[in-house]
Amino acid sequence: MNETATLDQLSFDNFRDEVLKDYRTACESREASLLGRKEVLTGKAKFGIFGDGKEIPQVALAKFFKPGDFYAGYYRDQTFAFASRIATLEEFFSQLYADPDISHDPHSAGRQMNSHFATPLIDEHGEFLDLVNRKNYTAGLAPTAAQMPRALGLAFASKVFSEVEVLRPFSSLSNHGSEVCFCTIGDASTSEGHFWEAVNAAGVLQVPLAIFVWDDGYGISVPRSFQTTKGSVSEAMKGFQKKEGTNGLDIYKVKGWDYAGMCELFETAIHRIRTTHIPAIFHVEELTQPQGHSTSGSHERYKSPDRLQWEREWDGLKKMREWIIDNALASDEELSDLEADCKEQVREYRNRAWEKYEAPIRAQVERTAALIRSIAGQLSHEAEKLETLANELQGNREPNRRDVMHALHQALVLARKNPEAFELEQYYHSLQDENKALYNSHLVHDGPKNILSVQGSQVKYDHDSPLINGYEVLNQYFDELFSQNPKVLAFGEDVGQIGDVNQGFAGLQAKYGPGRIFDTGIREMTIMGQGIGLAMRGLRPIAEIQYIDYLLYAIQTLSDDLASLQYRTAGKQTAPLIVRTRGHRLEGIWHSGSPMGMILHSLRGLHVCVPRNMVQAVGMYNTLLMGLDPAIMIECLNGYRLKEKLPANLLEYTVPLGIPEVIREGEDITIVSYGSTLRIVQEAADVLEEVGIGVEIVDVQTLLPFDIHHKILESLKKTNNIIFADEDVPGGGAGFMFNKVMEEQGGYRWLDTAPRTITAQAHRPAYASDGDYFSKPNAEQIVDAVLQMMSE
Ligand SMILES: Cc1ncc(C[n+]2csc(CCOP(=O)(O)OP(=O)(O)O)c2C)c(N)n1
Ligand SMILES: [Mg+2]
Repeated sequence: MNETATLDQLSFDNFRDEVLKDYRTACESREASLLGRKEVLTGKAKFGIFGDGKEIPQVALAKFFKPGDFYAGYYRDQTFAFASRIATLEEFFSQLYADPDISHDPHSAGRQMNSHFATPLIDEHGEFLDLVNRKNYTAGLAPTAAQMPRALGLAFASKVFSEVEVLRPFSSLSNHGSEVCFCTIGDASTSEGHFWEAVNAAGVLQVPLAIFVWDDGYGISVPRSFQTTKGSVSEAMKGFQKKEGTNGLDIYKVKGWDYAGMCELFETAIHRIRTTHIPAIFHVEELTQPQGHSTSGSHERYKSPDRLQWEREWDGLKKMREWIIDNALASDEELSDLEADCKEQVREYRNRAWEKYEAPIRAQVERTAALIRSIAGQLSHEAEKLETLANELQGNREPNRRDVMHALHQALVLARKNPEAFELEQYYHSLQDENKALYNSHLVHDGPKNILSVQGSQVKYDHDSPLINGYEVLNQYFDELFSQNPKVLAFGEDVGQIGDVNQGFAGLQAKYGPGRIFDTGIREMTIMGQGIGLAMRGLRPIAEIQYIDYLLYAIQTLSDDLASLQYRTAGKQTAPLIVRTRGHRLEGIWHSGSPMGMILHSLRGLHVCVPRNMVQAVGMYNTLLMGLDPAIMIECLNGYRLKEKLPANLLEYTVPLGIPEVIREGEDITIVSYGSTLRIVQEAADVLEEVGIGVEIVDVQTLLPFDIHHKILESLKKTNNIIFADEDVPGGGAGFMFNKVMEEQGGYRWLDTAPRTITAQAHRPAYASDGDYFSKPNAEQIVDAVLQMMSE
């Protein structure tokens, strides 16, 4: 053979190997789906949702997913994860079994349903990893289309890295913004507003976002015709299409069984996205679901026999197999051997995952049974019951950790504090601790950058520190912050050109550039998505919700995605986004909200800062920037024009989280509050002082974390009377504080009178000054409540 012929043969061999490798991955993935379903039906796993029918586009796509790239998608992408070496088949089964050992399920430590993979973004020291050298898979979540805001943000970060000069040195985070965000979504999920908001924003922003719609024609049982205008997302999107001289997205249509066609398209299209930052949508049609939607239910109930027949004929695996044979890349026999081998392999992965999952539980069962039996011998009156307990536990063919705990607990109840049960009790407690670490850790970062380790440091003033408006304090602070910390970005509605509606950033866009301080469209959910994506890529975004009343538009993204991120990845991923907003008190139904209960109940996983003024806010920003957790900062809407002294050490002083401050001392009653309400409380305290009643006012400063050292209890021990006051609805923020102090701190033991809450009315605040007075708590109400308590 001459040299050219040899090279041709080599490249043909390479090509064939590559194709067969893809086919093998697809077959293994299919086998995992088939076997996974069986594991659920036999009771070893609880629920399964699989990627069968979506294998071929995913092996094609994985070829172009490069180190540095990001993925944000949904539960159908196991094949993509296998092909990109994000997850192994063994890990896939470990997650299916909900194995809480992070070395078995490194994606979620058994916390997530199957096929919700995640790669680490931070290391054990809490430092961001060299994301540019890794394929980054951001943790999925079940709510349909919930990945869209984050996907936008991940792609947007590439734009920021490519355009912002001061970010150039961070070469471990980005290679000049050449990273693409691969986003996947089901056809039916494109009906969600999230999809349209994100697509529109991507078209405006021009960011390297590649959206793949896996179109199998159904969202569970509901067909495409009920979901999408014209029954086709690519048709419906025509107006978004990029044309010469416009922005927008490229739109491609491709058949999901056409391996060769997809390889060709994805190669050129992804290259174009990477190099031009023009986003694109790939409408991948004619996909199937061989086993139906999930393990709950069968698709025979809603698909016609014709449709089921069509799905069998157009199964991607079958089509790829035919194509391989037609192109003489392998024989029918070779493929049959490969398929048999895949079956065998996958079975082995499954067995290994199951053994690993079971082994520690088996050990617990044996130890528990032995301990129970040993006390049975000594507690003759309960011996029979204890023996039965041990036998039942050991007879359980698929025991869970909870079965062990249940048996131990029952044995302890039977033993009734008998000293013979000492060891049993010790073991029970050690397992409680172990399970707590497995199931209840990582709500926020509890590693080396734990925010609670940030000590407070004093604010300093010069002898000639000027008295200026609150917003001017923030403005000075942000100016210094942006000059000192290149990773900080700020954006939102009206944040760029005018520097936010209250001028915190006034003049700063001109100084630091529109790459760092900028306006966005009116789209709260994807503003948060931008923030989440930027934060996951190692930056420190401050993303604005213009008024807290509009947080509702973003609450799903913040709650489902941001707040659960550290928990659902067992601390491997975080997005230290600071959500900046303003609220509590101004005018009317939609500019006076103080929905703290909503925030407290839906955003566990964020810190909730409620500074009484802008100087305190600055100290909290400094603290938050030292940690790794997301947070929400609620500035007082009516505080921007109040005069405050300008600190001399704006960038240095820190307000520690979870530490209330006594802002007025008094002997007779403690009033606990925060934010704007404190000014009402102060007013009431002045009145009460005149009649000889001393009010101690405690500013909680942060609602999450809440009074970690029980300072409020100290105050209550002194006054023996307490009121919790805020502007939320009854039972909201004030109810939360009440519960914390009464139950958690045991405050009820120190009361002389019944404790109470003073809140706004249940309705929205009416407009104008009288509307405010009669809707929100006022000083007279507080004075009356205190006078009444003093007379009790
Ligand atoms: C917000 C929300 N609503 C409903 C569901 C329940 N649900 C789970 S998957 C699904 C259908 C999604 O269909 P599609 O987007 O086409 O993806 P496919 O499963 O077909 O790949 C529904 C309704 C959910 N997870 N989240
Ligand atoms: Mg579908």
